Amino acid sequence: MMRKKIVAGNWKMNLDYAAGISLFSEIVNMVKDEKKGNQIAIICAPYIHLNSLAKLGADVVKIGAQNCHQNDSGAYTGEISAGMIKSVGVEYVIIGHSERREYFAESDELLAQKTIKVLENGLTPIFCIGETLEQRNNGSYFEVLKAQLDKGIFGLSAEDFSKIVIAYEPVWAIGTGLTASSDQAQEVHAFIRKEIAAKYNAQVAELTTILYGGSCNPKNAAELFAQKDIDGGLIGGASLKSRDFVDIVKVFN
Ligand code: 3PY
Repeated sequence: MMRKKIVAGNWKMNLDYAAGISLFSEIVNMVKDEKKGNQIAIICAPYIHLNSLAKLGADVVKIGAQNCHQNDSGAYTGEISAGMIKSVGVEYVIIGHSERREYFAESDELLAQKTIKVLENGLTPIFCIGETLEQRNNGSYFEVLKAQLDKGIFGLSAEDFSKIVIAYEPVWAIGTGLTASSDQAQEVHAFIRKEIAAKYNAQVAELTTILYGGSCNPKNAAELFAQKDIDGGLIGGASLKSRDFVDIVKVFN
């Protein structure tokens, strides 16, 4: 078995309903002739789009949410559960993006609960980890990433763990235009895979898809994705332009 290659767009809080439908339709039309074999294209959209996008082309481009609540239902005004997300045909949920960790104070413990809920509902978590610029500069980044793995997802059974996707997104490369060099990214991806092998086993590590995120674009994607432990990308700004997103999907062709 080979590990899956994934290019996932993260639209963040962008695009009203009409603009979302229009961009997604363009992407589906362009991607349908480009995607090959074990390659998956995903768009993670704001909640308002999910139902319509799943009906428009989820056989070509899969749909993801960007967050969910850690409980099944109840008095949590403004929140959406994993079960609700599943009910509209969504297959993926981003968990622990650094913007959720920073602006919404989402802790590793909370993210562990959300991951379990996502899995319980038969959805695939795209679990994000990443260090800040300060942590990179003071050399503590391996420790920081290891703690995020330990507290967030290393409590899962091997069976559950084998269903998740990991995204390494250095916080200093998100929305800044800075990208980790391919060597910097590969170093961290190899570290993550080594930690998975130590926690579970070599086979689980070999089969885990690990995406790079953080200002990934059509210019740098080919070099990043050529690294042996980088299995695709979580794409921010470039996923808001159909041509750029599809050019990144085409890197695997
Ligand atoms: C970025 O590329 O800025 C992202 O945060 C992708 O999730």
